[in-house]
Amino acid sequence: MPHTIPDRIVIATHNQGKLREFQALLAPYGCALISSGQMGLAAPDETGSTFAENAILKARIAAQETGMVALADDSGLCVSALDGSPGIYSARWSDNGDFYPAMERINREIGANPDRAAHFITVLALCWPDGYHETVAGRVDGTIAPAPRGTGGHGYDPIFVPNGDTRTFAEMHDDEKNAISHRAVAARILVEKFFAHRKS
Ligand code: ITT
Repeated sequence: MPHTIPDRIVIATHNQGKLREFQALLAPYGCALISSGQMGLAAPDETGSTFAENAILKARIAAQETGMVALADDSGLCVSALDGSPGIYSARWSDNGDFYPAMERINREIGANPDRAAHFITVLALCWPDGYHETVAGRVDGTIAPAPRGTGGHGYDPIFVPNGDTRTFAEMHDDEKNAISHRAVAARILVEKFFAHRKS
């Protein structure tokens, strides 16, 4: 089986924010994206102990269940003062998808610690129906704002201020976040390796 990108791939995510970002990041490459949520697939248990393991697990299951090439993203916010937490547990720190309690918890646990450094990380896994997979990673460094600000983006965006800016991701226009985010960095590598020849 050739490991190329067909005209339609499945994005193995149930996260609407990620889906929106992938649609913007991959739009110029003439490849239709359908999400596993839209296809009625259940979200698998994320039993891996690293971002890469969970990304591969999500992509592999979606590729097996659909017979399509599948792209999955496992990502999270790693806070230095919290020894890298919430990390792979970022989604699980939310209260049923409400991230305000998780953002409050991060600020409470940082407390008076002057180290407010943090980074977002993502590992993208691309998996073909025969089980062959590739991974790429992206990272963006920044600091944690003392309180949430802004209404854009998703997840932890209201408390993340990327280095070189004073605004949180949630205070930026989608295009501005999509130019510098961890997902954008990883998507650029993925595009160069697999999608660039498709540019319409
Ligand atoms: P899928 O597994 O279905 O893709 P999920 O939300 O469960 O969706 P993850 O397991 O990868 O995804 O958890 C990542 C969490 O990290 C996500 O729910 C957000 O809370 C956070 N996160 C990742 N990327 C983010 C971003 O760009 N902005 C804000 N928060 C982000």
